[in-house]
Order: sequence, then structure tokens, then C-alpha cells
Amino acid sequence: MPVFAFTHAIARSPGASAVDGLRDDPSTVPDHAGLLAEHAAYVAALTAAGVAVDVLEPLEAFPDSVFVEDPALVFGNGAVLLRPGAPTRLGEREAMRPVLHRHFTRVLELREGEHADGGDVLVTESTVFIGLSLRTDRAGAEALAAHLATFGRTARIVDTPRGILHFKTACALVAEDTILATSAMAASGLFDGFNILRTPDGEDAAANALRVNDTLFVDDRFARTAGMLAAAGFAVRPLCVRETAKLDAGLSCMSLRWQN
Ligand code: CIR
Repeated sequence: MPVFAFTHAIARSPGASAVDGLRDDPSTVPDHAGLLAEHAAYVAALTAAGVAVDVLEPLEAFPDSVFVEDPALVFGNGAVLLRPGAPTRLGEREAMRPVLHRHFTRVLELREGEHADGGDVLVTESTVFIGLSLRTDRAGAEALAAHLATFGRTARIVDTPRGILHFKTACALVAEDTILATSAMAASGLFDGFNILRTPDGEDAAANALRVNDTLFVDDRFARTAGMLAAAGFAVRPLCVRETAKLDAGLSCMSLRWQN
């Protein structure tokens, strides 16, 4: 069963505080109504792709909590409660803890001093890449790798290219043996052995695509990437994430996905 075969997902609606989320450029302020509309369309697209989505209530105390991908990592046989690397996001893990226990019988945890964001984790069949970044430190990556081994998964700790927030900001698994990547990520050599589809010039931000069952979600601002993927045979579903992107986030960040 491919690692992008999903039956279940967790998402969290953006609260009013979401407009105060972390971002590289504080002068770009997202619109709350726009964030809500994009989130609702995203959940509807997951549902249409065959996924049952548990949509959690907003958490006003944590502006970035809509990005549920970061405080946890989930698989069909268990979950890991992570420790996000941004101080303002660390508390999201406590809110995620009961949610994970509701869905999974086996929940492992990172400990104090260990930090990792789910956005830095790319799961493929053979390897789980863990990107070291400003959010994911070596202690967190090594602890996560050890937890992954107990789930029967092999981790590889790598460097996230400088200048991007998360490892998956620049790449996505789009088929069992195929990775969509920015040119910089493609040139890193990390994905030797995979087929690599490069995002066209000027469309680096399209690399945070999301494969869910037979559907490939792509940011609708990037027509050339969508065209390339459609020509390669993918069932592309463009989604609007213009407001969400103002928070340095994209399609993978808004859900935790697994197969039961
Ligand atoms: C943050 O800086 O943490 C959020 N504004 C964006 C998180 C994006 N998450 C992801 O790429 N997995």
C-alpha cells in the first residue's frame, strides 16, 4: 500500500488569532475569512479524495495551531508527539496529546531538549527523511529516528537547504518512486534513486504539493507545475492557499494523514 494511501486525517480550523501566525515577512497579513475559506476547501478536498477528517476546534492561544502537521507525526501503526522548534508553538503539543490518544493506541513522545517539526519529515516507502532546520535540531531528529525504528521505518537525517522554513517546503512525494522538488533540492543529491520532477523556474513554492490517494493537490498559483504534473499523468487538484501562504505554509501543513 503506498505511503500516500490515506483513510483518516486530523485538521484544525484557523482561529481569529491565526492572522498573527509566524511568518518571515510580518508586513503580509492574511485575511481571516480567506484563511477559513481555504481551510474549508482543503478539508472538502481531502474528504472528496476518500479521507475521513477529524476537524478540531480552533485554539486561539496558538495562532499557528492550524498547521497540525508540525506537532505530530502519524502512521497507521502509531504516532509520535513532537516538540515544535518555535517557542510560540511548543504548547500545541499538549493540545495534540489527547487527540493522538483518541486515534492511536501507540503514542511515542519527544522529550525536553528535543525539537522537531513534522514539516521537516518526508515519508517515503524506503526512507523517512528528517531535515535539520531552524525548527528541527539534531537531538530531536535522532530521538525521532529512534522512535521511527520502533515503527519499522528507516530514518535518514539530512540538512534542510538554507533559506526555507521546512524540508517539505521544497519537496513532496508525488508517487511511490517520484519526488517533486525545487531545483535546489533536486540538485542536493538527497533523492538519488528517486525520479525527480523539478518545479519550473519561479514556481519553487509549488513543491509543497500533497498526494492523497489518487489525487495530487497543487497550489493553484502555479499553472506550469500543475500542467507538468497533469502531463505526467497525475490527477491534479488545484487548491487556493493564497492567504495560508502568507503564513509560510502550504498544502501539507494543514493535516496529519494516515491509513487505518
Ligand atoms: C510557522 O512558522 O510555524 C507557521 N507559520 C507555518 C508552518 C508551516 N508548516 C509546515 O510547513 N509544516
